[in-house]
Amino acid sequence: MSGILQRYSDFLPLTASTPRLTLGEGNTPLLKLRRLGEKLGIELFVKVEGMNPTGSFKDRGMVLAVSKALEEGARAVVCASTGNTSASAAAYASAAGIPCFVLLPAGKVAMGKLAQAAVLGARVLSVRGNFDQALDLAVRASRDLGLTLVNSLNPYRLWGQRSAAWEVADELGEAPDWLAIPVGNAGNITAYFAGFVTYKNRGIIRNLPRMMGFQAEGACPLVRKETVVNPETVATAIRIGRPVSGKKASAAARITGGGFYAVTDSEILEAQRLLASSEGVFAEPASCAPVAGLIRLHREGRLPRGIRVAAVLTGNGLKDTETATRGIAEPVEIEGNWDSLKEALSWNPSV
Ligand code: AN7
Repeated sequence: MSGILQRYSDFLPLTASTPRLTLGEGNTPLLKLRRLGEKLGIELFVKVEGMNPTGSFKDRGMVLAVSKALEEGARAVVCASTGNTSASAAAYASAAGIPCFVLLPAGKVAMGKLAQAAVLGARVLSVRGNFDQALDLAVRASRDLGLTLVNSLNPYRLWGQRSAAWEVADELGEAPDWLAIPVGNAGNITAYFAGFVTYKNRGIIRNLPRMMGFQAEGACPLVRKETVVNPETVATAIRIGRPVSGKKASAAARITGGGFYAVTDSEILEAQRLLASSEGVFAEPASCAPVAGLIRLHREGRLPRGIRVAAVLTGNGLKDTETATRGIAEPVEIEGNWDSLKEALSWNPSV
């Protein structure tokens, strides 16, 4: 089994003594969505990051962060998280054989992610407060107690996450015209940008994509250009009001002629259902923000025709089935006999 440390060893800060952990992260599908692409008048690809071992893109950075933590003799790792980082940290800490502490905003983490952190053996602390407050506490714990912080303030996290940009470029043979991506702490958009820049500097690609970041309207500090004190959105993964990598992400958008856009919660949920029912791809709400954004830009006549867009579907839909099934029709219950089934299927052989 090999992962990104094996595949991209030439591009990562590995030494002879870095343990090569892997749970099989990376190498995720880049799907071409013909139906939705046609509707939007673009060539649309989605990078299905929900196919990673813990169901999100976080595994790309976590495998490197935890490998380096082991190399440096770490006792334990700690992180704050809206859910996916904690699931990933728990998994790689287990694989590494070291303890993991996670700080989660109470009542605001999707059930699947909570289950992952707990079952994967992390010590889960529910913080009465939001993500931004939990992160302050995690930073303090790492500084005062000597735990290794595996949030994106740890530089290895974003370094590993660059691998997603390399995969996109490797597969397309070039960068796409636009890279559309959900933004919470703004780490992933920063990592993709750095990944494309690395490839451009090495002469592997000629151009950088426009970096297009999408946030939820109730948690869009980069659109509003100010901290959001009480962020709120159904897309709990990106319920973040003070993005750690905001400055770098803004520079990435500015340099490439990209930008930040907000979409409403209902646009996010509509995009989730459209993606699932018309393309067979089930992504978590946060991941659907860029798809919702492309649909809106198209409606407003601001989506250039014929461009090639890669949208990053950052997490798996199965992580948050509660949100996904809200307002969806219940299964039709039938008796366990043939007549009931025939009636339910309205099957009439004489027609
Ligand atoms: C599915 O897990 O911040 O802009 O603590 O889970 O790099 O923060 C998750 C973020 C997008 C935003 N999509 O990425 C966490 C956490 C999904 C996510 C983001 C997250 P960044």
